Amino acid sequence: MPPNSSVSRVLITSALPYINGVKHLGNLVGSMLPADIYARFQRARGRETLFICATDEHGTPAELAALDAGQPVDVYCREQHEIQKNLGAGFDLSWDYFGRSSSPENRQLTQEFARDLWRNGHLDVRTTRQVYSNADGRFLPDRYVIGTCPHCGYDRARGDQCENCTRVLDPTDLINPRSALSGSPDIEIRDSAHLFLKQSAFAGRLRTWIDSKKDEWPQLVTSIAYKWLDEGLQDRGITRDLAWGVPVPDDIGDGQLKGKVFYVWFDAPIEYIGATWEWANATGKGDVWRDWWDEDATTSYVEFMGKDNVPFHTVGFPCTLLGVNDSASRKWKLVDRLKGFNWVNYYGGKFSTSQKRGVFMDAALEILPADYWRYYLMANAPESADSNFTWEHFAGTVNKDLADVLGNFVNRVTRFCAARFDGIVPEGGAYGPEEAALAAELDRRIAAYTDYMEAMEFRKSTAELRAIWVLGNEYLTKAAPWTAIKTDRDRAAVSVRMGLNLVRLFAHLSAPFIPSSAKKIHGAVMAAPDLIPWPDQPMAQFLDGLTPGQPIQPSDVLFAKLTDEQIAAWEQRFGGTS
Ligand code: B3M
Ligand code: ZN
Repeated sequence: MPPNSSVSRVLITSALPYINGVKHLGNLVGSMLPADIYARFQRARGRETLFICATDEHGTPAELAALDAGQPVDVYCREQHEIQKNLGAGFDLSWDYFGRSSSPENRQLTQEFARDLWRNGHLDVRTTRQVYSNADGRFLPDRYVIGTCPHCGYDRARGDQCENCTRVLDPTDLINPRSALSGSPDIEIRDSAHLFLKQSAFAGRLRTWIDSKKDEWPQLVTSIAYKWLDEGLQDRGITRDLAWGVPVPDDIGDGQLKGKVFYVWFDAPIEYIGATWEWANATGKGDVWRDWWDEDATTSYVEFMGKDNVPFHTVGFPCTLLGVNDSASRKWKLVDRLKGFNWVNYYGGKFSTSQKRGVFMDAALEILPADYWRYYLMANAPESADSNFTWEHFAGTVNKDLADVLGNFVNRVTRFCAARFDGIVPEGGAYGPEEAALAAELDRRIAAYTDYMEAMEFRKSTAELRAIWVLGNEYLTKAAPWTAIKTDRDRAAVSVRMGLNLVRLFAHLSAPFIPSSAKKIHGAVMAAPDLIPWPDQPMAQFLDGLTPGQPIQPSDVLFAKLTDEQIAAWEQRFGGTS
């Protein structure tokens, strides 16, 4: 469903990639890439758009990854942030700002939000029992305590779960427990005070809010939200005994929380707002950043994420904002539309960061340009179910859709024009019934494409886009200017002119998915790469966009076909058949 017509501004956030290493293609297609495609589409429609992302930098995994890398955690995060930022640029992700959850802006906001929650009576201090490692001089999160499983005898069971028999555990269940960090058995249980957000008190308000979205959000998303509500909302600990994170300010919790930091899932979503502030500070925008977050019907706020992140965005973060809003003079905006994704599997198994299984963003760009990936991943986005990546399927899609349909069309028209019309948009003749029929069909399909894009139905969008490209090929095959030119030069001129205008149209329509190829395609007909207006007016207007007499510049092959040798080599390199 498109945002209603009162919407003039679109705020877009993608789930924040975690800092502990390069992301795989499953992460990319579940958050950053669709957010980018939607942002590019909204900009092309002429809406004021702000697209925000950041690295999620706090928490134990960041600390441990830094330890592994032999770096201080702040240095590790700074380096990894640059790496992820550059890979994002490599994939043409058009962030207006790519921030860091460890920024001063986010620290200040997180602390202010916590103070507001405290003042509004939504937090209390509770004593919890935590494992402390004397050898490591620190508290250990449950999963960093290992020992023997009391159920199956597996000797490397984690304190949260046994990997072998999948039973859920408590660290105190383990036999011969020890620290996963140092291996030391010198551990003990200590009391530790923590802040709890009283989520249970928000159940009614959250349900009313989710009810108001249930017709608009994907079922994947609302079903997860309802599951949490139906099981009964638990109060949630929002602090941790770690060194790395946003410190809990002294004025919260009557001095019982000295040296603690906020839980990474408390400060990470606040960084959506923090990064907007970072953007304003970095670009001299002053206070306008705050307007983007006002509760205001003219701004549509859209979030993109994988399904594992949905609970934190339908329950956790909304609770924070609702609780803060209780006393805020300017209320913070909650998400208007939330797009969630399933998983991409790699030869039947999950893409996995810890097992280095699948294709990661850096390796993907080493072997092919971003557009190949962007198109393939979105054409097979895991929307209604998990999707499965195989090299054969990838190559099949690239070769058919990009090389045979789009690339071939652009090539045929522009080369024929170069060979027989001196590389000049030909004059002569007039559009007839064939062209009128084509225009009518295009009108219909472009309207459908536009609606699917507004609805963030990406598989359907790419199917419609492909069908539009096919119309171009069918028209050209039927019009056959290479035959017509022998007997009727005007007729050939008409179809070449139409073909060249279609090339420009296709560049326009395809740009959200394949931005750098779209630039090349615009270049081939020497059209300005300006994407506005979006062609949702009748085609009649669009199909005379190029002026007869203007030169064109045929491009080289746009999309190289992928060969069997390449596929075999990639299967070998990435472990394709295991
Ligand atoms: N960093 C995603 C993940 O690592 C998580 C998203 C935060 S969004 C505020 O699974
Ligand atoms: Zn077990």
